[in-house]
Amino acid sequence: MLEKDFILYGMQASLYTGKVRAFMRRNRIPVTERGAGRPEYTGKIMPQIGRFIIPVIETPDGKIVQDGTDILDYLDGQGLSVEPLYPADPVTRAVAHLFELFGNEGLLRPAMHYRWNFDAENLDFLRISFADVFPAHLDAAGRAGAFDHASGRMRKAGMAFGVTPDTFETIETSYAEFLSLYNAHLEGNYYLLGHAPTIADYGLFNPLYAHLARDPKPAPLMKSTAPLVWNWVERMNRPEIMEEHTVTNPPQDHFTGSDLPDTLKALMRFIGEEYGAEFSAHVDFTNACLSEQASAANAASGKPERVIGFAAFNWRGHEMKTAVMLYRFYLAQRLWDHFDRCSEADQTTIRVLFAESGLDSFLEKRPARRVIRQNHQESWAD
Ligand SMILES: N[C@@H](CCC(=O)N[C@@H](CS)C(=O)NCC(=O)O)C(=O)O
Repeated sequence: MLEKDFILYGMQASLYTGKVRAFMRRNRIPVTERGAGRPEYTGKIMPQIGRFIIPVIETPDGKIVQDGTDILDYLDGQGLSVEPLYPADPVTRAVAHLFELFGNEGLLRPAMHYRWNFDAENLDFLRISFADVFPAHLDAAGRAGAFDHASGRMRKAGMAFGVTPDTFETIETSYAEFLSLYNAHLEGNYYLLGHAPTIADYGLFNPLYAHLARDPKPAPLMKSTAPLVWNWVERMNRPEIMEEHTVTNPPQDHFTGSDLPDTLKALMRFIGEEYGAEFSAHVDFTNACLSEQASAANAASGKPERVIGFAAFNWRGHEMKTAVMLYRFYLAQRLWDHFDRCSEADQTTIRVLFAESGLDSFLEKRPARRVIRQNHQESWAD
């Protein structure tokens, strides 16, 4: 590595590492990427963050930051962005936070389905990248065992997100709809919210790159049915600014609340249908949990688990239960905090816009306690 480089601990096939890598490239932040199987990660980083999780960055002066979103904010806060990470217009910024949440968390079903349910197409390819997170000294049998263990955990995670045989077909149909809507939007735009990427693009990039553009099974699907989405993925991953001609008359700035294109509103409606009921059920489940805990003798103390339980809801005709994670509220809080800081007039515009798209529940329903991140993990605020 070069002396002044940041170190990015991650993995080539990691969903959440992709976002940080793309952001660092675009902003020309010097970086060496190091597989998390290396002894520097296991011996130095893991003891400090208390669990195996990627991405993590180590700054040139030795500071450690875990979590994709925290990393982007940290680097942005250090003045290392060459362009705004958040759109200036308050209404567009609310939309950006919505897509940030949805991108990080709302497309995990297709991401996990297309990675873990097509072994014949995907497994040999995945084994190569997963070696990044295994100790370098493992022999072939050791690597095979480590891959079985890691992939077993990920298959279970997929089920916890609602990827089960009865939902496979619906996942494919709904992902096809998403691709078609995003492809239509990109006919007029290089990025989701206008002329340059924002936190919203980096959110969507998580599932759309490492899993859905890169894995052998879904990659041709994206290329052939949504070529402009593939094109956006490539663009997001490039350090060069591309002066391309794919789009005629692209916007010269980020959109404002009064000029949001219909193709963006169509994607917002998709989020409402795809993720609204689930998000709302997760908030209800959490509030029921919190009020039970508040009345129990051993009131919520200590560190909550990453998954606090399973909430039931109806998703496109399937009665299902998915894992409730504090992290999702940590992301949603960013929307709520922004909304609460807006003027009354902007709040009204955002409310109307969200209501038109069936997104009311993302603004109106919140857990009774705030989520904070301390010591590199999510927990309830006091
Ligand atoms: N929200 C977190 C999520 C990180 C995350 O789940 N990373 C995955 C890899 S893409 C991981 O480390 N999983 C390890 C495990 O759960 O065992 C972030 O952005 O840092």
